[in-house]
Amino acid sequence: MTGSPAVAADPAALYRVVRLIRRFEERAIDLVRSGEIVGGIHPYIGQEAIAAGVCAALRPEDLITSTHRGHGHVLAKGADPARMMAELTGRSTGLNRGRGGSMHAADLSLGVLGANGIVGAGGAIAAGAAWAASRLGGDGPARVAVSFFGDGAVNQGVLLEAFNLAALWRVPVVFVCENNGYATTLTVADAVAGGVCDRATAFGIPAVSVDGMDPQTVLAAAAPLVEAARAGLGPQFLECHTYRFDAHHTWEHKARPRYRSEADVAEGRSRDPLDIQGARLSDADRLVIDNEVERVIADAVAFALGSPRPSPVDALEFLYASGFRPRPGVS
Ligand SMILES: Cc1ncc(C[n+]2csc(CCOP(=O)(O)OP(=O)(O)O)c2C)c(N)n1
Ligand SMILES: [Mg+2]
Repeated sequence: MTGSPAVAADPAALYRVVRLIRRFEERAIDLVRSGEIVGGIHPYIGQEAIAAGVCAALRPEDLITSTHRGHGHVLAKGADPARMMAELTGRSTGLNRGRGGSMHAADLSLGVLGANGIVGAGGAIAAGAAWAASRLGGDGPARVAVSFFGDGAVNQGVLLEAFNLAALWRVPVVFVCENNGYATTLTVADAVAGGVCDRATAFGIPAVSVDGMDPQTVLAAAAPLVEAARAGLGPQFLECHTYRFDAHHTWEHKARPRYRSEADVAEGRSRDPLDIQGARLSDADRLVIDNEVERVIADAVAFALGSPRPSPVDALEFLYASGFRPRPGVS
């Protein structure tokens, strides 16, 4: 689906990923409203170009870490939408047997090391995973890890610590900041001293800033950074300017905090990654993809809602790594 050279070379494949994420998110919001998804979600609508563009630059064996707003990254790396929807609805057929939910979806078989509810935490996990992969080595090309995070993460100490060690040890990791202008309701201007890219360059990490609304622009920027990391040039940093079209969290649909004016939201939504990429396709080709995605999403929802919930009997299973035993003398 993605992570293959076919996507990189094919505007239609890139459009399909954007469309898949968009429709997945819209249906997931429906399921929050109907009570099938408990606790709400952080919709990725508007930011799809980043997941689609960056993941198109990756190989299947590459790794990603994601955020609280993680559905798009997980889908773009190739996760099965049906098992993803089952995870969100807490079903035993979900990617993580319904135990992770929206903010902890993971698929290790695809190199998806997990969405993550802790802002900034994925940076250290990605750096550690890329470092471990390079230590385990082999003769093949290095595995690259990408860490997606928001502008709110750039003031987290753990992320800056990850920058430091990744730079010192020339770890093949690409840090991708999705700057959507807000951390919950707090603007970047009110929260970030200095520039976002300056955080990276302070550690000697090359940094590039691009339009994050255009999937092809993101792909064109991400591909050389990924290959630089793979070639042993150490960590790279990509800032993508983007806009969150929907709520910070679906809770906002009811609470309606006033932190963005309607005019601001309308302006932000005026550049839609779906239309930017869709304009590169004929109407007929676009319709074929839209219809196919519609079937995939309808099947995903049917699969999820038709799946059993986890049994209380095995509620404590699959929560810890199997085989773990404390070291002798450690209780
Ligand atoms: C360490 C930590 N602090 C605070 C929170 C609460 N929190 C959840 S999302 C969020 C905002 C994150 O903003 P940003 O990183 O810009 O991502 P965005 O929501 O814009 O995608 C905050 C503060 C958290 N989850 N983790
Ligand atoms: Mg943000």
